[in-house]
Amino acid sequence: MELPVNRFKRGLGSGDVQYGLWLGLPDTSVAEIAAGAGFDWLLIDHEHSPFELRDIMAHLQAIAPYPVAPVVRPVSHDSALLKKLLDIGVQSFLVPMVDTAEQARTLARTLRYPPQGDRGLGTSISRAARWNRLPDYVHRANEEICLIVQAESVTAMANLDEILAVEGVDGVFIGPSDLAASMGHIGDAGHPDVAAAIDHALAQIAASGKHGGMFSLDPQKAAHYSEKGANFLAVGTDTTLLAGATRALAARFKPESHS
Ligand code: 3PY
Ligand code: MG
Repeated sequence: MELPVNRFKRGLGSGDVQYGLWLGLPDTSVAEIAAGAGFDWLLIDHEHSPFELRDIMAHLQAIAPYPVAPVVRPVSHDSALLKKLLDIGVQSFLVPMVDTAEQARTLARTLRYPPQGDRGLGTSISRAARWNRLPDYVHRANEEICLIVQAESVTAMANLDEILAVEGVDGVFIGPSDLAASMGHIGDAGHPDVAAAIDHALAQIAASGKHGGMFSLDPQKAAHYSEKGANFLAVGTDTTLLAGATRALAARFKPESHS
């Protein structure tokens, strides 16, 4: 039995833009439908969606047979939570609300076994180590970890260069909604000041040699962000796809209810 290769990390290193879909519905059939759609990565959102730990594990298991990489966004920086996510087999993390290099450094250490970090050991009872059937696990697990931090505040923008310099941070993902709110434009991520801050940050990330990511439901804007240097893009969510498709179908037959 081999340590699973982190397809997301490999994809980021390939030079091709990695396209992802955001998952907010904690149902494994949704995960499987999304897994077979052709995306490079799927984001399991523990920050804003009703996933519990076992739901995340079930999503990982549902996605595993498909050629797509799971990425998990934990609800907090709590090392006890991150340890459990690591042990159920999460290799790629998108951590929200990272404002300082110090926070990024702590996260980088939390996700790695000593000597690079301070992750605790519990391999005999962890899916990540295939319950000790991966003999090399403790020596090789660190190689397959990918840490993406989310910069989504005015403070994070001011500290971006220091955050980018942290060893063990593989990339930075801009959170446009929270950034807009932090800049005084809540609900208006398209505000020119926010758009300018995003373009500037993507250029800064690209210049640092690290990976830059962005979220956009608008394909034209997604193309713009990739021109600005983003090399992984979340371009949809399961919830908005379902909401849009159900509304459109209902409107065909009952246009009066959508006037
Ligand atoms: C945000 O926009 O704030 C996010 O976290 C994700 O897009
Ligand atoms: Mg956010």
